[in-house]
Amino acid sequence: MVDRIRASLYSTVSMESPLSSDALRSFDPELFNLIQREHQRQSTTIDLIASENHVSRAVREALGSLLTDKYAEGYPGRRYYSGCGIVDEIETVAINRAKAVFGVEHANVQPHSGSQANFAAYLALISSGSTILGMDLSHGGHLTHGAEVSFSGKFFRSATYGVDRKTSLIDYDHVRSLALHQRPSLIIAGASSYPRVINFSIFGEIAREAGALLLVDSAHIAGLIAGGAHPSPVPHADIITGTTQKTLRGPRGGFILCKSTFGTKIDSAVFPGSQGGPLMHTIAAKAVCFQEALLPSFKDYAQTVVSNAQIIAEELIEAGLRVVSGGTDNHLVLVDLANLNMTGKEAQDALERAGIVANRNKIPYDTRSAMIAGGLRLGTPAITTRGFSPDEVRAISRDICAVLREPNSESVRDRVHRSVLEMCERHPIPGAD
Ligand code: DSN
Repeated sequence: MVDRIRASLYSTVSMESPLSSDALRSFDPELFNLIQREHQRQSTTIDLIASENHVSRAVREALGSLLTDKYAEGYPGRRYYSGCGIVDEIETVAINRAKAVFGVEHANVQPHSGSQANFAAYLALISSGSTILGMDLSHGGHLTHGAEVSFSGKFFRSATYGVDRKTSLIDYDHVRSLALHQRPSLIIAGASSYPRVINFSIFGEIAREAGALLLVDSAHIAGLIAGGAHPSPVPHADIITGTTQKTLRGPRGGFILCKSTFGTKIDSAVFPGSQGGPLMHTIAAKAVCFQEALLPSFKDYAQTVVSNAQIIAEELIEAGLRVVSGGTDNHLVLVDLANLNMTGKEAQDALERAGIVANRNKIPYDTRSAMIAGGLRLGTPAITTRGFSPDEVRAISRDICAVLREPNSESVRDRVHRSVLEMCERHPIPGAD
């Protein structure tokens, strides 16, 4: 009976369009103008930040919906507030799609971010003071993989592995000997600036030999895994965390995937262990992004993200720049600027003046601080989404080399800037109009 009343109530209420830019423009012109300016900035620059992307209009509509109004602490069918029938359905759709995208038994789509997902996963799996073994931040890992300044380095005893000095590749023998010596409770595989395939199968073997659990942080490569452009960690990992906003091309947020044996522990570590009410508008947008990732065209997108990064690496190497590890297998290229006698900060600023947005990055064995850094990270998710052709990616790569060789030349900057504007005009941001 109650359900029938609810159904008729919801179907008869006429609703305004959930999105209206007029409301913001008239009520808060200051904010409206700032958002317009950011729209303009994104539209007129080339985004090579490896962790950024452009979402579809469908994702943005879900994100901007009135679902943001709803409190839904708990999980579908087990909430602490009434009125959760519809958001239960939304979260169930998101969970089922996440499971279908990655082929897993259990998914939690509530983590507000990748860091929150990692926090909850550690909380579920290990106790404070345990040893974790993750990739060193300065070799390409993440703050939450054991860096001193993060909860992961404060609440746990952190041991780290890095890459080989000569090859810049993960030295799996070294990881194994560290794991057998340190006996971590948890090994973390995954990175923020590692341009090569990560061998999750070897990590799985090492974890089993050392009696540790294996967590794969898939944040950067989740979209590549979903699209079949990077081997899946699912057969090898106990737990997989990730973010939806990077290669996966969804809203800003996190998720956790696991076998059903860990499901209850993971769910209670997210809520009530480390978060309160879930962001239902974000969960709806995650559901849309998972649906997009299930489309056959997503495979093409993921393969193109990688081939575009390979074009950049080839062009930079051809121009005499040192690309860390000699190339890339994924969505990013890491450039060592030492032989150009410039810092990452100088490179980032010079490129931004020409309309190319990228970030300075430490390279393995860098002696500079992260604020200055000796390298530059270039990523292809956003330009792939915008539909830049291989020739255009080649042209951007040559423009990058020109700017890096002559960072103070106004004529180079103006020429590159003109070319950037022309390319941007040919490729508007999807869904941003
Ligand atoms: N800040 C993200 C990145 O740019 O890689 C990782 O959290």
